[in-house]
Amino acid sequence: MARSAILNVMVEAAMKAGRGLTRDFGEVENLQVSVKGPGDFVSAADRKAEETIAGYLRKARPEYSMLLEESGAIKGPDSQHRWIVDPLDGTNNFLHSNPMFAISIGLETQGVMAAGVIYNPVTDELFTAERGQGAYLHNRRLRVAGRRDLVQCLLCCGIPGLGRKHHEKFLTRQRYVMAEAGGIRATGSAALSLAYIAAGRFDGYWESRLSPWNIAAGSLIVREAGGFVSDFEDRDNMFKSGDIVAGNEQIHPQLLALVNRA
Ligand code: 2AM
Repeated sequence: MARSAILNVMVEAAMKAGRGLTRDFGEVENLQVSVKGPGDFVSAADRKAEETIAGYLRKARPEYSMLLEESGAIKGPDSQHRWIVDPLDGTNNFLHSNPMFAISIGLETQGVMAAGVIYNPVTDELFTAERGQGAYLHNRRLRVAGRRDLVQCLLCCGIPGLGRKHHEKFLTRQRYVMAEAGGIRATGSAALSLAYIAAGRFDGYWESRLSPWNIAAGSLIVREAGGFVSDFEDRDNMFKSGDIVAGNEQIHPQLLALVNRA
């Protein structure tokens, strides 16, 4: 597969930051036994990864705007192009020495996702997509799973922790989905959950109260793998609502209906 120059920059940025995160991940394992835990160390690792990525992207396209998890919105002279970056998606996993985390880099052009990269440096899995060009895991073309019945499906959701509200709503939704689905998992990383949908490892995914940087790259990767992505109102408004449902053509509407039954 031929990657465009801009996708190559995104991949390079993700890989470079990934090397740093992998080193820091090793250190986090050592810090688990300390009473204070690795919290401050992880915050620093997160910021460092973001600086690395932003540096690469800025060098390649100095005029583009940015939306970064740590640094927020940075308006460039070109507001039609925007990088949307989560340097460490699945922070809580990383903090607990759990290797389910990823770097997520998206490029939005005139309000539409144009390219996306999700990279887990521990498993060395690189998910990429460009609008109209398909989705890939390294050089292998991805396609969402083909299951049609929820009873056969392995679904994925985001479970809100103590810091996130609306636990009751989540539990109500969970009850409806549990009654219909073959199985449910949670990865703790929205970016990887979407990448796994694209790779056919999960058949459906829903989560609420996310930020654009968690889902920018992943939403494109799912769509380029032939999947469907929307918010809970079946609109392409996930960045504003923070809610997301993903799956194949059959599973997406079924999961959407269950999520909305609550
Ligand atoms: P993060 O690691 O970049 O914060 C976990 O279900 C997913 O939710 C992760 O992708 C995590 O991204 C995201 N998330 C968004 N807001 C969150 C919050 N307030 N607390 C924990 N995870 C959050």
